[in-house]
Amino acid sequence: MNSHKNSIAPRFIMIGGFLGAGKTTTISKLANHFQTLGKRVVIVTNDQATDLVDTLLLRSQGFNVGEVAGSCFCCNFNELTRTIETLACDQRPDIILAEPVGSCTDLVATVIRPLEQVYDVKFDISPYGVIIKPSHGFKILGGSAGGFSPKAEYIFRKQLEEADFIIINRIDELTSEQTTHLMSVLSAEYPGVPVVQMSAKTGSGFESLCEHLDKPADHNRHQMDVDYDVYAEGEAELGWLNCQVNLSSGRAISMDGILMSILSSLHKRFVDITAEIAHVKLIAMSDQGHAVGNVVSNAGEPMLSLASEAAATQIYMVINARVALDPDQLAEIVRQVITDISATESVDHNIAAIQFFRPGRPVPTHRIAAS
Ligand SMILES: Nc1nc2c(ncn2[C@@H]2O[C@H](COP(=O)(O)OP(=O)(O)O)[C@@H](O)[C@H]2O)c(=O)[nH]1
Ligand SMILES: [Mg+2]
Repeated sequence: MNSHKNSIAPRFIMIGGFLGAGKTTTISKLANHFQTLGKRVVIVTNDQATDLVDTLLLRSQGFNVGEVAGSCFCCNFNELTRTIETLACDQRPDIILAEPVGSCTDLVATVIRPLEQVYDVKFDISPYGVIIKPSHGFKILGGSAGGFSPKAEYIFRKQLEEADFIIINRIDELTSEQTTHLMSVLSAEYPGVPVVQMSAKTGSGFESLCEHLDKPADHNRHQMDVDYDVYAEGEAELGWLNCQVNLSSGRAISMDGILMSILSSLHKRFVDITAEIAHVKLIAMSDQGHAVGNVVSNAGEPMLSLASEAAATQIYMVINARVALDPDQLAEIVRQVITDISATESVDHNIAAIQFFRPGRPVPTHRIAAS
């Protein structure tokens, strides 16, 4: 039996991976799994700004979610621990699930080791699993242009390099030849690192993920060097946008329909100007239900990942877009698409809040080298 099973310290499980890799979907599955086992679960989400779709989505699924907004876990370590303490104030959790920002790396040195060595509350920290996103993984690790700049690709590679184990997600979309190819690319690039094959969508491989997370971990296993200039420039090449939109109409409109119209139109606009999508995610909410849609690369299809099958006269929508594009241009496209689709659907719209920027230089609160 693993030592942590006799311990009273909460288990801290962080799942890393690039934007759109499947972290939130996996965390939702893990939260369900642990709750079914009778565990008390809390989730911490993270974004560079407020209005994060993931937080709304996970809360709508009934989970106890705290959000660190405004900067990443690594750069606002104290807010991470404060958020966990706030979540834990009613009942001590057994499991803490954490989703870092998908453009962050160096998280073992800046989050995991500080939790082990600086924070005075003891956690039992799982091996760090990082999800690889096949759509960009094939290209970036295969050496062809991945749609992002070499500096953004540096982050993608560094995320995998620090993993205790790598998770190939979306195997439901891959042929067995593609999975085998990705396995061989990973074993050449990251020799000796265990790889789990999984579909967070179908649940295939989920048991294997749980087994890896349940193993004891050694977070001093290896030292990873990170060039923070390249990291900062790579992150800053992504335009980041979060916005809230209110849609209203005299007649009930299909929530799934209008969400997909906006998502598909955004996707087309980014493809037209070859601005690579890292992740565009929308949630539509009303008193009738909620719908979620995503697109995770230019080559990918916009998907309705959660259908509401509802129609409503008042819809609240949150849009999160991370695209390799100037943020002003990104905001202009988002505004235009909302205006155009609202006109086509004869819906009134009001952009209640919009934030768009390039992520600032990461300056970690702590950075602890492997001892
Ligand atoms: N087909 C398929 N889609 C998935 C899988 N995992 C996640 N997705 C979809 O990929 C998109 C991005 O997932 P999300 O969990 O939000 O990624 P995150 O940005 O890493 O948190 C969503 O549309 C998910 O429904 C999977 O295993 N298979
Ligand atoms: Mg997410």
